[in-house]
Amino acid sequence: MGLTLAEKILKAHTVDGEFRKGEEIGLKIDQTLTQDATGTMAYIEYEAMGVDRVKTERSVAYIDHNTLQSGFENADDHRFIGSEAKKHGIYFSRPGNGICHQVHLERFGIPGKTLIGSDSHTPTGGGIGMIAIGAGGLDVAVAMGGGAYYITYPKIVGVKLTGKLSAWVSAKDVILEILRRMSVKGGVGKIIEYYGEGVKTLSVPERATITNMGAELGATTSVFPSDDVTKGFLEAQGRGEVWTELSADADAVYDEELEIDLSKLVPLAACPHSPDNVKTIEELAGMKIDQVCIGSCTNSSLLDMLKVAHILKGKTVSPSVSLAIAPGSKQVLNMLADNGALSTLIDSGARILESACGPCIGMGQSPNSAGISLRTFNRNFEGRSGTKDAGIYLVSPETAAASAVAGVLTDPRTLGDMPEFKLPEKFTVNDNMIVPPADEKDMDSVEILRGPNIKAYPKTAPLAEDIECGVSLKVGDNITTDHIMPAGAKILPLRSNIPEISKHCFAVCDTQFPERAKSMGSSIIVGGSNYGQGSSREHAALAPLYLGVKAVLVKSFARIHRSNLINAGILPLTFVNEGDYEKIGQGDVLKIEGIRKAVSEGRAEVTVKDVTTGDEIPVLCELTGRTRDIMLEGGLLDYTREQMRKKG
Ligand code: MIC
Ligand code: SF4
Repeated sequence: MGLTLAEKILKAHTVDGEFRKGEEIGLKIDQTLTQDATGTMAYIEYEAMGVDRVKTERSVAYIDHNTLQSGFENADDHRFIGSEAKKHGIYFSRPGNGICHQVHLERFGIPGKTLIGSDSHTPTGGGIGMIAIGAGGLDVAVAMGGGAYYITYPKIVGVKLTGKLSAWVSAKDVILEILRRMSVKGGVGKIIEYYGEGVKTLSVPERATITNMGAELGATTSVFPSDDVTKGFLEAQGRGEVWTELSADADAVYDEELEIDLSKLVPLAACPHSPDNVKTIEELAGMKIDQVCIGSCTNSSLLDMLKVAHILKGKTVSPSVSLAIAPGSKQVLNMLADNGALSTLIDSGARILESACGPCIGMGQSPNSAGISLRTFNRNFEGRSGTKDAGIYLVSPETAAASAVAGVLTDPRTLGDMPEFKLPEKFTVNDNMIVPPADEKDMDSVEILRGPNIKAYPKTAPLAEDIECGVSLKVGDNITTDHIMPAGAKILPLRSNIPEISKHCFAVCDTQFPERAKSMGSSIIVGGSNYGQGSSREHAALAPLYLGVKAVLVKSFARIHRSNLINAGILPLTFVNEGDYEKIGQGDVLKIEGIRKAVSEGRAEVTVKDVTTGDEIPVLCELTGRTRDIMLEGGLLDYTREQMRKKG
């Protein structure tokens, strides 16, 4: 039986474990990326491991998230990351150079290679045939040090694309249709692999939009074949030599299959507050809007911007709408300036933002009270925009631009004929904002520049014999990391300071939580299904760790958050019977007797006794050999240090 493309790349990189479905496998990681909001912690962790130079083929540190510098904190972090990069053999993409995923695709990604990044949208690299996975900062630190990255051999979902997109229907509509069908938890434990005749009708930026938002399915990653279209893109980036042809074997068998006829798709929108709450634009057309934001790692390519410029040409943004545009990289912005499209955007009244994440992560441009904002981004979770009662709709750049002019949600197909938008034969390449690392012989002379807001990794402790403590918080289904550890312009600058940032933990759900958890000393959180969906931020585990959370008991977890909990030494537990969720109340005292013994013996099922009600609740603590050892040690950092000590 042949292999799927994902399996071929995984197999070629498996360095630990048995290459069998459902087994845990350790992957050799060729490339890593970090961004600044997760990067400071990742480099603090890297330092704590004590490895001098990175062992990967290429590691890149980007500054793209915390670029609003309304105090010294973010600038200090940029400087710290820059000095860490210089010392340890990492390329440094300076602020202004663009969003990590866009720049990595343009300048560093290589078909067939593995990439992990401390950002959940790392799968953007799947657009050129990489296995690119989002991970916690600590996992990235370990990979930089030469350690393997572990995943459970996922199911492979084959998405067969046929036909060709109609005029004004876009890659965004493809992934929104898949989200509509599969939901935000439909991809958990799976890799989404695209194949079929329709693939070659999609350019690399379009493919990257689709793999980027595979993160919203909860998928481990998404991948496209590497074909002539990929070759053309890499050649236009002056990197044709890194291209190789990659596709699934003809007799490959997928675990699940989905078929999408591109020609049947219509413009779509994800409605508040979830990326899978999808409706057609036709259904929503005419809705009054207050704001439009175009950009983010999902839709900020040159191709996207050229379409937007075409739609805005000679028009003025509606007086009732504020339009903000953030081109994804310096390369995109430069080319827009050179070909005159930037002037078109400015002329229309668009507010041009720097090439960074910006409004996508609540770094400015929060909508007005109860405002309706159309965004070409990938997440519309409640409160993420910075305005709690805003309604965020995720749409294509075409829908966004047409609506910005009309002042109401508008179907772009009403624009009439669509010209053919083509990528250039040559992109303007100028890597002057990417700083190479110091030579190894000079690394000792590089000074690490630390600011006063940069604090150490929180204290950990080996897993206790028994756990007995109260439930500090009970939450429902689909809790996102934006609920657990909100972002935004006010909180993001605290990413390097766990004691401070933990004061905002769960602010969206319950502002009293941090104080309560702290005063309880140790506690347990109870939640519903898909707990921890969304971002890779390990702060959603480190803040609870700092606040004394010992275990999280839920119906089911999202992948990255579950491993971040394990990495932080917090026990991830799931209900055997989901109905038992109802039996536990906030404030109940729970007791898990002999938990250390159970974990060391590899027993998956343990009993949680609700001391308050007397109920005995069976729960699962599913840990493999390696994650078991990590839990027993008190987290990945302690475990890695111990492994390195043993190896001398
Ligand atoms: C996001 O889109 O939520 C972020 C901000 O990029 C996060 C990373 C972070 O919280 O720093 C992600 O997606 O992993
Ligand atoms: Fe940045 Fe938004 Fe992409 Fe996250 S999703 S990396 S915040 S642009």
